[in-house]
Amino acid sequence: MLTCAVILLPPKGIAVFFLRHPLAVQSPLSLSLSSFFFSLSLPRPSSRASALMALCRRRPRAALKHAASQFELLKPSRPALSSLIGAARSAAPSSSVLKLIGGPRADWVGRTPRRFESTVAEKLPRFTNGVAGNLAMDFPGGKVAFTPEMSFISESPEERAHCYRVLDEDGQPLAHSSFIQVSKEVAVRMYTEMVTLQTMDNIFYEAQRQGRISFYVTSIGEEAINIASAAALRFDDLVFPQYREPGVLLWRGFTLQEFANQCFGNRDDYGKGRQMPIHYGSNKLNYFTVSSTIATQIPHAVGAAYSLKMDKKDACVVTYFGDGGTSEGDFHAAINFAAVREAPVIFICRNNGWAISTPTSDQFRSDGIVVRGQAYGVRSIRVDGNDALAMYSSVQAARVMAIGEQRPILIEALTYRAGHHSTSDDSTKYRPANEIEWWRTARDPVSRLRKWIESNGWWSEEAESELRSNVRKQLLHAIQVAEKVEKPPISDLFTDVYDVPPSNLREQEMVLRETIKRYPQEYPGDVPV
Ligand SMILES: Cc1ncc(C[n+]2csc(CCOP(=O)(O)OP(=O)(O)O)c2C)c(N)n1
Ligand SMILES: [Mg+2]
Repeated sequence: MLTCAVILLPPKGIAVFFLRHPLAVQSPLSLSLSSFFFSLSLPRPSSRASALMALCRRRPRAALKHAASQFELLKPSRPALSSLIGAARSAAPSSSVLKLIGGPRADWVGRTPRRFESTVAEKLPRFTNGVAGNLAMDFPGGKVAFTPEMSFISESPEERAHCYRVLDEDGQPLAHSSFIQVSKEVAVRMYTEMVTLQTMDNIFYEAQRQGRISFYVTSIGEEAINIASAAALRFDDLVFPQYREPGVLLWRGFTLQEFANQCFGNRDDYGKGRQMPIHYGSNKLNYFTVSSTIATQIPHAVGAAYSLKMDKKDACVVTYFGDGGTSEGDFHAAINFAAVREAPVIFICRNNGWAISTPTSDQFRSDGIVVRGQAYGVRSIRVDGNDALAMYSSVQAARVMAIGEQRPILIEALTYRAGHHSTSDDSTKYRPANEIEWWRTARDPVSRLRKWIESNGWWSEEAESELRSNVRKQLLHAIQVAEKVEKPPISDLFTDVYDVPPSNLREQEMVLRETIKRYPQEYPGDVPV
């Protein structure tokens, strides 16, 4: 059935949308038309409008003729037309808009982008304190006050931005600290997952040292950022990770076997063994696959957040990145884009002091990352990343603001990379071993949370040893299983990118197969050719 929407363009133009999409014959088009007539300030579709709507659906040509005779009567404003076109376009894909007959002002018809109107922008203050209104002038972007003084804005604040913390080093709440209460169940689960992550890191790291896997990256020292932030999110929130946040996946239910399968690159790895270890991803768990190309996930996260906003979803996007990630252009482009489009995205920067061997003093001269939020018009907070309760509270509050007020939020979590950058690194070559040791012991986020749950009477020495021994057993079992699972077939190396593989790829596959046949001893025997 052919359905059409007729739009009158004053003074004489007529745009006709012929919609073939199955949805178009149902209510959305009628709704579009109703909203159109509604936007013409008719209290509800008048009988004339209703008749026209019915005519549109049954006899498009007659409707067109009728509309042409009525254009003097209905003179919709440009915004009214835009909203109708937007509604009609979202009711049917653009490929089903078959014909557009334009009048004098029809050049812009059909090109209305599906933009989301501004909601609650962080409006700049109109005047600075104490300056009279008549000394202010409208410049592009708003009024700015004049001053007779020639004063440069200082490159650094008088005082560094404070760091929000709930628990002291002994796991006791600071006096007057404000935080979101955590139930016994959530607190114990957070602690359990932090221990699991720590144990997984130790065992997988050793497996790499034994030559069983090719590479590994630990999250040691950053367990609270991983687990407490994950606990504060909801499952529908989309995660765009860097690579040092496997705890978020763990919290969402990625099994130890799934972690092991990825690290061993076996046939059960979702990436089909085509990525290095630690490049986890799970469609099912709303966790986008790790891309080790630093900061590329940040613009993706903002785009996804903008789409959640357009779809009016009750969810946000969370993206993680390191201090090194903020030196990439992608970070700056993404945070600015998020601010301007008011996208519901939480940026969590793990400022762990190092980007491999580059200290933060060689990365930036600003007071860390948190101050950049204000520069881009993004609400921000600096948090003690080794304090699970502070992380939990700030991420939960950020989520409420991001979704409720449709805005981006930046969290700078201060921490320390207590392990080497990866198994390809020896960090004692560029930082003192006793500094690493101090962070591993005195500042360990896992034992800090343990002290707090113990002081609440929620944890015991017995529970501790049972947990550690169980997790260790499960991990060793997962590794043994993953190691025995067959590797993905060679053909998988060449699939999933092109619908029809190009000739150079086919040639490469042929050469690879011939080389394996010629030198079988050089290739693992467990890879099906
Ligand atoms: C675009 C790009 N440049 C360089 C690298 C090499 N590289 C891998 S990790 C890394 C350091 C990143 O540091 P940071 O963002 O602070 O994360 P951290 O490792 O400290 O968690 C670099 C430079 C890369 N993977 N991608
Ligand atoms: Mg870093």
